Amino acid sequence: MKAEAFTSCKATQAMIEKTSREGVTTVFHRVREKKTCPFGSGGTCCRLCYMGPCRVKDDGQDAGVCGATAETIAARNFCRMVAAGAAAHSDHAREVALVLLAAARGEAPGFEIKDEEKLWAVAQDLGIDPVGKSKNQLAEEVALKALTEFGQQEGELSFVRRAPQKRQEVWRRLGIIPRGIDREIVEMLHRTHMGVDQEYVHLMLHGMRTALADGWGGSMIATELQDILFGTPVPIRAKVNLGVLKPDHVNIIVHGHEPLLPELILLAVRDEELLAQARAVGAKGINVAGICCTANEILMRKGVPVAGSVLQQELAIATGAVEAMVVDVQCIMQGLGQVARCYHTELFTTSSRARLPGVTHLEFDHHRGLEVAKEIVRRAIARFPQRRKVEIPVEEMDLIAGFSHETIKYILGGRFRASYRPLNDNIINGRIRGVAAVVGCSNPRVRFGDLHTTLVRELIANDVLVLVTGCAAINCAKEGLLVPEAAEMAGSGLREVCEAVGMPPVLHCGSCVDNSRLLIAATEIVKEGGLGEDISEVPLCGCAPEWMSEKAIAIGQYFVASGVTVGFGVAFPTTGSAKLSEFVFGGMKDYVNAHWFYEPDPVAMARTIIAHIDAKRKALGIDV
Ligand code: SF4
Ligand code: MSK
Repeated sequence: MKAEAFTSCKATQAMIEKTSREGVTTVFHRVREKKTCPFGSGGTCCRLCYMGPCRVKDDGQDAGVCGATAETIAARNFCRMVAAGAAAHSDHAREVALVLLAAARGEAPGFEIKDEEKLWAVAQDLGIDPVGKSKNQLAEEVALKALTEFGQQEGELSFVRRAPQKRQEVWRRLGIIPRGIDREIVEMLHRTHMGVDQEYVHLMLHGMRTALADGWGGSMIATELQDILFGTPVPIRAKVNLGVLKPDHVNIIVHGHEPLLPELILLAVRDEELLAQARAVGAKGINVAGICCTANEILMRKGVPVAGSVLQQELAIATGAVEAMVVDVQCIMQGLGQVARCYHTELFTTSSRARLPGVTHLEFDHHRGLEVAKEIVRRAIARFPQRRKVEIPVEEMDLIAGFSHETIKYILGGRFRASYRPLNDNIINGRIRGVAAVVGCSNPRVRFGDLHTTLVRELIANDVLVLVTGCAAINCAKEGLLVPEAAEMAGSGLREVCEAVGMPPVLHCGSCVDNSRLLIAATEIVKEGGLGEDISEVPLCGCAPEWMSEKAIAIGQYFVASGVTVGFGVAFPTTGSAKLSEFVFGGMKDYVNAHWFYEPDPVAMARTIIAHIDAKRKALGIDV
């Protein structure tokens, strides 16, 4: 199998070749065997009841057994993706809120309140008066209030009030302000059950409400409470790619999305007794590295190295140098279990919500989290002598991460007048043409990582400041785009700004739930003034060129509903219906002044983003 066909990442190529030689099957091998179904891919395969399943042609005549048309079926499927994505982000948030509550009550050893400033700010935005309260008292109130946002039945989610006034008015007019996180998700599932809501625009409006319950609800709660517990990120230098694994250390990989247990593993690997045990088996130390968004979380706050993005999870084990891989929730491939059995790696599932067949389950319980963390480290050490053939790719790259929206403020505005004013001024004077958010997964059906990097190179060359999250951030980092020196690849205006403040032209803003930071950054730009009164007026665009997960659809939908036009690559789940596609690619604009677009070619996507940004500049009268 030609590994170059899948990616230009040399480390990935080396491991695809190694697994092929060793007869180990990975995502790259499986994807060749699986053809996509055009009905499923375009959104018009319905299996919501057993009068079907029905695959429906978009010819104006065909319908499912119940009479459902292509646009109804595609809209229902799309909205179910939004609901699942919102559920994933929000269930993550719920877990974090429960840990914050336990930490505040002194019932979660190893966890404490790290960022009091953030605690105060979040308390106020949740309508809690922080004055005169102890840190733990306030944290308890914040956690309890955050938890009520899930089950709230009426009213509005608290963080919605953070959005620009004009945007809130758009939502109120449409009746799509989320009432409670769980309520909107449940209603979405109800409405898409057989025989309920069958008008595609009506469905898509509730899809927006559900997505907003994620972006301005679940995801934002996860980000904010994690900042309170672990600290708000500030710029930090680290390393990325499979080369971060160490041949002479016990290697532990943390993978998934929730940083809770990984933070405790980072504590456990500093334990002198465990370090002595590692030395006793011949290792020089214990190395922790991350994959996917768990990686992004502990990278942003602790500078922990990143072994890779979603498509490198099996390949990391195939190095033969990983003693333990610890997974929690989301983006964990079942294939990992099979790959781990081919090497000496012990794979641990740790969430009560996720198990893999044939894999060790050691449940993370925050009341005894540190004990669980130590047990994992102990077992990893025990595996070290069982290593067979180790082959770690040499590729690793420096990166700077940690660009929370607070940091962007400081870095551009300086400590004494931290504000978005300099960013707004640089957009207005044209040094920065606009801002693009490049987010989301990787997908083996397209060249892994190459779409991200091709697109981002094109954007920065045209003076577009790029904000990255998720696996897109990891892939860009691997190609050296997240260091200040990358400014050399930027257009003259963006380069000047980056060199003046010493920042990269591509800013790592965090994990998937941290896309909520981008909503706040966009809001800050609006509130700073000079670039319109609503997010939809800012020269700003979002995209996910290599997406694959339902969470990506939820994120895209909340960006669009918040006024940011969003482009997706790979394939798009509405293309089986012309009517629904016309709506998402155009009609949505009449409702929220933003829309989706589909563009599989990264250079063409960059051109579309730049044209969109230029149109916004023109509308603002700043097309210098
Ligand atoms: Fe077919 Fe209608 Fe049942 Fe869907 S809900 S499977 S279109 S009969
Ligand atoms: S991890 S959702 S593959 S970005 Fe957040 Fe990466 Fe996509 Fe998972």
